[in-house]
Amino acid sequence: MSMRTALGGSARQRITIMGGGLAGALLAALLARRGHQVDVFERRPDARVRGYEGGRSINLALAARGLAVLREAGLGDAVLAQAVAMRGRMVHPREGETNFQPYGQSDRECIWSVHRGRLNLLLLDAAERAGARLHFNQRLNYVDFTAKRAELINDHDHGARWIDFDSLIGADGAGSALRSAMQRHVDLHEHFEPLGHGYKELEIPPQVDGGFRIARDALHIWPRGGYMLIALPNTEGTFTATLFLAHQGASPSFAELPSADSARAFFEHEFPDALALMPGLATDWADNPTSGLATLRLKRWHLDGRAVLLGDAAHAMVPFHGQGMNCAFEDVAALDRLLGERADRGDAFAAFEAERRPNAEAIQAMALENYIEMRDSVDNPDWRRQRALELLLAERHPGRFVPRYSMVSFTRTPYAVAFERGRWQRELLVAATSGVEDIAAIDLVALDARIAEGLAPLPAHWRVAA
Ligand code: FAD
Ligand code: 8RB
Repeated sequence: MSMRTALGGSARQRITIMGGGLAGALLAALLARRGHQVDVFERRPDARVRGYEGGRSINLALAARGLAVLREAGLGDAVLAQAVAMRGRMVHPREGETNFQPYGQSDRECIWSVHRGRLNLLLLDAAERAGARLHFNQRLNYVDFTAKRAELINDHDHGARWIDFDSLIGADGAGSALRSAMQRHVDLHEHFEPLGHGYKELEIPPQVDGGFRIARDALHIWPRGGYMLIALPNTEGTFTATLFLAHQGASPSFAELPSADSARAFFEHEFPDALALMPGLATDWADNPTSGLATLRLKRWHLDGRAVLLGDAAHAMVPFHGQGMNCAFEDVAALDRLLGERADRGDAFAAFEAERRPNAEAIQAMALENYIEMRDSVDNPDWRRQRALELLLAERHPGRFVPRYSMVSFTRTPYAVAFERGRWQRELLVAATSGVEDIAAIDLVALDARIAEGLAPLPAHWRVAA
């Protein structure tokens, strides 16, 4: 029996979401609340019945723009109740003392470490409460765009079924099956740019008494120039650490570290203080995969009113700004709003692509740049002078000279605007600090004039209450 007959002659608009990950589940909650008839097809089993707690603890950084969308969905407080605030970078240099670099201008400007599995469950519950129907163990395999039918496979019992659809929404992640299906129908101009560096996740367990072994209110970075180790806190007292490193063709690289023993020797040399926190390094190294990183750009995100992509499916990015989920949540808010404003799905999808693609491309570029900043610049005296001046100017020009990191992480300034203003600000910072040892020697009044002339205040609706 097809869906169309199963659902009868409902007057409500039918929406079929592929993927019940972070974006798919949140979108389902919002659209169901708006009165659409929503079905979500998710490849994996329902973690709510099988228990996800046995798996590894993977966390993500939630920032203001993602949180703002969760708040609009009525989920902000529930998410924050399970989050750990990170107020700045704790930099662990190869030599010398660790140093703390605040992200914002006050303690209220922070990013939040959240548990991915728990966040996903919370979003799926919200979707179901709002009236969306969730279908697990259903992997999109094939789409017939002419007949508007899709084939779903159950990877457990290998059963196949066909459903009819009006519009498909691809929230099925970086390896999107819907994207592949659309690509066979129309050229999306897909461009895949591998970074050449990969990552491996490692764990820092709690102290014997359950406490955190390193400061819990920071994102820890061990910058080493060409590569780095980072760690984000979990509520349980653990940290999820991630090593980012070239796959091969450089030294060091993952190719040079094939065994747990070679990894241990590498950590002894490069990250001795981190090694002391990782009694399970050898097992983690052997058990956890080394995964790749890439930027994915498409020129087209939709096929008239029949299909549209969002989140990682449309614009996977490298992780270094911690914005993949935040950007995906902004996509969700935009698509929900546009579907509410425009009756024609093709119009809504076209408007969605026009609004979001320039912003996705901007955060993709900024994410690539932030790898250099994290792994190298944070430890560099020139950069630290620029950062000190940046904070000084931010205090003199509140709401006007806003550091790029802050625009991205603590406001809803469109990414493309943050990128553009950030470029202008960086040029000013570099010029003003070049050849200057002590920033106290800089003529701030002259800079004030240039800023008043060159930078308009950020509109109030882009700022968010911290
Ligand atoms: P996903 O969350 O990946 O969801 C895709 C869903 O589709 C999955 O549930 C998948 O099972 C399902 N699916 C896949 N194929 C099919 C199919 N054929 N049929 C049906 N279902 C399918 N972002 C941040 O903002 N901050 C961070 O700190 C951060 N840290 C990260 C850490 C890690 C280790 C990783 C991997 C990513 C991180 N990201 C972070 C990025 C963030 O996870 C993604 O940008 C975000 O999850 C995108 O949401 P999505 O819904 O598009 O994709
Ligand atoms: N995906 C993050 C930042 C910026 C931090 C700063 C960076 C791991 C995969 Cl690498 C990274 C940030 O500029 O000081 N905020 O949030 C999250 C990051 O990595 C996450 C945990 C990650 N994302 C594949 C691995």
